[in-house]
Amino acid sequence: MYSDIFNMIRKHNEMMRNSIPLIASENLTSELVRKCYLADFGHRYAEGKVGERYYAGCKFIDEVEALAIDLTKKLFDAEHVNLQPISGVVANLAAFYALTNPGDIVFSISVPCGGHISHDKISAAGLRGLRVVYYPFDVETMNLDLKATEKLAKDVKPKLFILGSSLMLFRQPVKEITEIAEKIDAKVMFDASHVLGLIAGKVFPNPLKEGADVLTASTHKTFFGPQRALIMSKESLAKKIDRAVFPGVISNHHLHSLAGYAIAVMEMIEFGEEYARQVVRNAKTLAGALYDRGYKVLGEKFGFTETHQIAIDVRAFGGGDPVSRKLEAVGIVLNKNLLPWDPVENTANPSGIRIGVQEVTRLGMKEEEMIAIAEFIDLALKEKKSVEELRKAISEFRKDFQTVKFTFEECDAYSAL
Ligand code: DSN
Repeated sequence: MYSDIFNMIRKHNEMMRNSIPLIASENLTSELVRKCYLADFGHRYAEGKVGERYYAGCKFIDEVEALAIDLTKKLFDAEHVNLQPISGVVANLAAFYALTNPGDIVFSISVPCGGHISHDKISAAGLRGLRVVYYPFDVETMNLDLKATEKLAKDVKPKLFILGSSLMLFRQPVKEITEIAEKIDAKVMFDASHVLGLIAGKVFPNPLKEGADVLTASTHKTFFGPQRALIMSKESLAKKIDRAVFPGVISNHHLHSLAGYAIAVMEMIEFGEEYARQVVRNAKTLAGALYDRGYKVLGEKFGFTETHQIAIDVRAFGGGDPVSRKLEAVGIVLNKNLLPWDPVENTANPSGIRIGVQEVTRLGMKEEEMIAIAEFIDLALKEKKSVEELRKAISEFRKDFQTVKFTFEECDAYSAL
């Protein structure tokens, strides 16, 4: 029965309403963004560029896409913007088509060191036929080993340096990598999926301003958008990028979510800086509070984090799998995560967990609530209270945080059904 689907959605909403959402790749959209999902735009096709479509009926879709491109260019001071990729992997695949040829060598951050699968052989980079070489990585700084990278680059001569990660605690040396790339006539691409909202909010450096040729990103992690993606680049690469997107990897893109994205950019322009500052303050506070309770929080010597993320080595508690299950049982939702020393096959029970505070920040939580979350995590993992007691306490804690902030009209976080 169709009503079963709505019942499942309602149950999901209820579950989320009573949980603490800490998945680093998720966020909430505002009601203004969600309203666009119901628009007729979602039934239409708009293949091709603004003003050069292959179907009639695109007059107002063109206006929305042109406005969204214009606002994105201004927000990121970008020379060229393509908003048509429907996901981060699709954006990366298009960038690889534009920047490389099959058989080329690329430098990627390995998945255990935080890299995204699409930068690796198993996914988009492999589909393009690229030969992936991993950056030398320094576990203590949780960053690239720049000296060793420079040496390896001289020997291997990659065509493309891929930066940006799924586990990214600290800024990456974009400027320095660009200098290495220039010497060997290579390009630099930064996957900013995780930090797009922090770049927009000016608490994280803009890789395009540091010399990256191309920036790809999904738009729904620290950014306020619905689930889609974008590519920004130097003007000199515009034609190649556009051709790689359409007709390369996209025919139609999703026009209802394009409209939602345009609203999200407006929200970012208006509220992004205040939000992004609070995200980083929250991440540092939660990391510190967990460290004070005896947890092995990575990046200890460097202030734990400069992003929305925290990484914790939980081997002492049996590993990431039992820990994430135990936390889910009380209503704390996060993911188990490989850490740099884990073999890549270790995905079933890796050493770590990853926490992201962007969604709870959008719900209005501040430093005080981060301390409370650290305490909930500690009580659950050390079994100082029963699952039932903690579930109740977490539901109670969530009562004051049920609306989406940093938008033009504050709204219920789980509205619509
Ligand atoms: N794997 C997702 C994450 O970082 O959670 C991104 O695709």
